[in-house]
Amino acid sequence: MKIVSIKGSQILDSRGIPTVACSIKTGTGSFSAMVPSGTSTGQYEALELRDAGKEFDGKGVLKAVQNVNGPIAKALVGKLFQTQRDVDTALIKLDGTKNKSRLGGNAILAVSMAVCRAGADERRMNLYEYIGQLAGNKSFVLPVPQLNVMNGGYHVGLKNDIQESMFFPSGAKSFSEALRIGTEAYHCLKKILLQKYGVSATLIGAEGGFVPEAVKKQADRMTLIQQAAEETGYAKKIDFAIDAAASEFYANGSYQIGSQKFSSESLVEYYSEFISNYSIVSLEDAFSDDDWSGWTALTKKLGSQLQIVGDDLLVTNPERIKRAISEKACNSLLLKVNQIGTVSESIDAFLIAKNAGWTTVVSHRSGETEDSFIADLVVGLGCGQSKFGAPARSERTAKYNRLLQIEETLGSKARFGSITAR
Ligand code: 2PG
Ligand code: MG
Repeated sequence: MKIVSIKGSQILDSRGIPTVACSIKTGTGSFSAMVPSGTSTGQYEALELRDAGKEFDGKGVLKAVQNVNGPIAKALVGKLFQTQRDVDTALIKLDGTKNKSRLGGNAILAVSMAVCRAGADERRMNLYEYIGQLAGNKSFVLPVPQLNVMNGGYHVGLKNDIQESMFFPSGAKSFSEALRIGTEAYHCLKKILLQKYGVSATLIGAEGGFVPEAVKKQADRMTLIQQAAEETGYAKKIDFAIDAAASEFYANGSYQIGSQKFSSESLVEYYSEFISNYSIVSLEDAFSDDDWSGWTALTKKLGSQLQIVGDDLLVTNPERIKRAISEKACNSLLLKVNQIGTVSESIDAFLIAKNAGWTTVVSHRSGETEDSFIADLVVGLGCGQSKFGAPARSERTAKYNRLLQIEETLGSKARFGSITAR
C-alpha cells in the first residue's frame, strides 16, 4: 500500500470533547477514522495527548492533530507498506515511548484505523474479513451485546459508585434477536422508572443508560433491571453484567461504595451477594488496577462461575495481560483499541488472551463517535461479545446498526456468540 496523503483533524466526541479524526488517501481511495476517548480511564493506558491550553478547557487535541499532519505524515506518505503490521511498527518506532506519549495514542490510533480500512479496500474485502485475516480467524461471529442500561459513577459525575449495570441477552438465537430483546427491555425499564420516580428518572448518562437519582444502591438497580427483563417476558433470555470500575472508588487501600467502606476481602463478599441473588454472568473491574491480590482472590472464588473481566487492570496491554494470566487475576479481556493505540497491538492482546483460554469483550469508550470500526473488529476477531452501551444514541447505535448490516451480509453464515471462550 502506498499512502498518498494523510490529514488529521480535531472533531468532537459524543460528550462534546475534542478527539482526533484522520483521513488518508491511497491508490484505491480515501479512508477515514475517528478515535474514541474514556472518562474513567486506566492509569496504564496509552497516553491521550491533549493541549492543556485555554481552548476546550485544556482538552483540545490540536497537538495530536499536528503530530498526524507533521511527523506521522512525513514518515508514512510516499512509502510502500506491505501490511498493517508494517505501518503500526513504523508508528510505534516513530513515537519511541512505551505509552505513546510523544505523538499521542490518539494521533497514532487514528492513522492505524484509517490504514486498516485502506488495507481492506485494497484487498476488496469487508473490514471484518480483513481484520479476521490479520488475526488468523475465518469464523465470523456476531457478538452477544452487553447493553449498559443504568449508568453510574464517573459516567454521570458520581463518586463512590458502581459504573455500569448491563443486560446480557445470552439466551437469544442471533444478534438481531439479542438487540431486539435488549432494546424492548430497555424501553420497559424506562416505563418502570417513569412510573416509580417520574420523568427525571428517565434521563440518561454518557453511554445511554438511565440515571434515576432516587436509585443509589446497586441492589436496587439490579432489582429494577431484573423487573424489566421479567415484564418483557425475557427473564430466561437475559442475564446481567456489571462493570464496577473499582479504580474510581479505591483510595489508600480501601474501597468505598456510597457510604460503605470495604477491604479487598469484604468487597469479594459484597459482589458474591449480587451474584447469588441475580443472574450475573460477567463482572468487570471489580477491583482497582493495582490490587493484583484482590483480583486473584476474586478469580479463585468466583472465576469458575462467571466471567471476570479486566479493563483498567489490563488496558489491552500485552504485558499486563501476560502478568494477569500468570497470576490468574481474571479470565476475560476487555479490548479497547485506544488503550493500546494500534490495530496490530489490539489483535496481539486478543490472541494472547485467546491462547490462555480467556474470553474477550470488544468495548467502546464513554466518549464515542459515529465511527463503527469496533463493530467490524468484534466480528473479525470472532470473540463473540461486545460492550457498546445502551441501544440508544447514535454514537452507540452506529455500532449496533453496523452489526445488523454485517449479520444481513453474512446471512446463513452468521454465527452468534456466547460467553465461552473460542
Ligand atoms: C469502561 C468504559 C466503557 P470509559 O470503563 O469500561 O464503558 O468507560 O470509556 O469511561 O473508560
Ligand atoms: Mg470498564
